[in-house]
Amino acid sequence: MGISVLVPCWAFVFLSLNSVEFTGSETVGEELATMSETETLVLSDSESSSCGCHSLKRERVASIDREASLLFEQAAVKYSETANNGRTFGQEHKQEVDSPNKMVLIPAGEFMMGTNNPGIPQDGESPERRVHLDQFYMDIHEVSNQEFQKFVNVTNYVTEAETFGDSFVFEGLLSKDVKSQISQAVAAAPWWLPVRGADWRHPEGPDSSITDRLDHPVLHVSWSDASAYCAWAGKRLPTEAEWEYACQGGLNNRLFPWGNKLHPKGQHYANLWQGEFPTHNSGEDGYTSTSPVMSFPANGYGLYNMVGNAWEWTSDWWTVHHTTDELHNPNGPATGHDRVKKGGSYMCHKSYCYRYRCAARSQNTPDSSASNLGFRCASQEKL
Ligand SMILES: *[C@@H]1O[C@H](CO)[C@@H](O)[C@H](O)[C@H]1NC(C)=O
Ligand SMILES: [Ca+2]
Ligand SMILES: [Ca+2]
Repeated sequence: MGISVLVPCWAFVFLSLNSVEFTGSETVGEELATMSETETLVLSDSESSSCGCHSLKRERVASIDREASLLFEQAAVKYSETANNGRTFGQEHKQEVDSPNKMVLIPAGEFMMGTNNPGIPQDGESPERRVHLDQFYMDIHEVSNQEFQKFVNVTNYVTEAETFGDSFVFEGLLSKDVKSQISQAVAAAPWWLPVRGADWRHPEGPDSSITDRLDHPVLHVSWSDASAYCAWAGKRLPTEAEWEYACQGGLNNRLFPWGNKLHPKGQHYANLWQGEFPTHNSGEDGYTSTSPVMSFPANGYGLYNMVGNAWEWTSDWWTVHHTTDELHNPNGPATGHDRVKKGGSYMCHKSYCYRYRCAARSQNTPDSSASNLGFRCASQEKL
């Protein structure tokens, strides 16, 4: 049963709260946000659900990240507050961005895609299945603002967020000014706001810019925008299988690109969220929003920020049903409604969005864009 509230047509959300997962001794609260096509906002506690990380969608079929569960606060992983002492992120990670992106060879091989020990079963992380891949090349980092700017300079490409005139922004990043102009907050998920004028050049709306973030991942790009960029660069989006295989960095059957421990030796290996979502991001890993695309240690293949920082689009359509047959170079269902994204973002925390694992996955409609969603490209040839 729910409460209904009238909201504008592009902010209709159907949000469900439920489902507590137990993973060892840690509790993982996951919630599903899916959009209804009605003109009401319904807050329900009776629907089956999964994390809302996938759920930003446009217009009648739009849904909102539910990347938090205050109900499950006590389950949050407690990070060492001193883990980052002595690291000076501001300077250490200031860098020249490779523009264009370097690519590395991901050697042909086989791996177990998915997991039989799913962190979030409703995402279709299971079952494990043997996948064979030909060699391919992968961008070593997320496509940066600078790279995307070059693309737009050359092609005059207009992104979908610019065409629609708005995009989803995490509320914690917005100025008071921008926030005050938004009357259509989604009651059930107030940390995602559809912001007029938010686009890749203005990640937090009209009063923001990327001039001091040219080396950060481009955001507010839809699947179509990402595909257009990769095609322009002579590349393509990676398949989900390629992305997941590349994520493992030559290791087998590990949770993360670097192994199974989230914080080896107390160090952060990815730009995630520390603190209590959505009220307090301690920035213990050095960043409360995106970080430069080559921050944090690269994995065994030399790939940066495969998990965390920005979510990354893949070319596959979304399904949660997988064959257990061995597959060669799988590229997902022939058709679908949503596209697969991988890796989680700077907004992910185990308590509400345990998706910064190689086998984790989520989805959005191809025209969706948000302040935590980017991409990188792959190709058969070295470029
Ligand atoms: C894109 O064009 C603008 C305006 O001419 C320029 O300032 C900027 O450096 C260009 N960016 C790239 C990456 O070429
Ligand atoms: Ca962070
Ligand atoms: Ca990433």
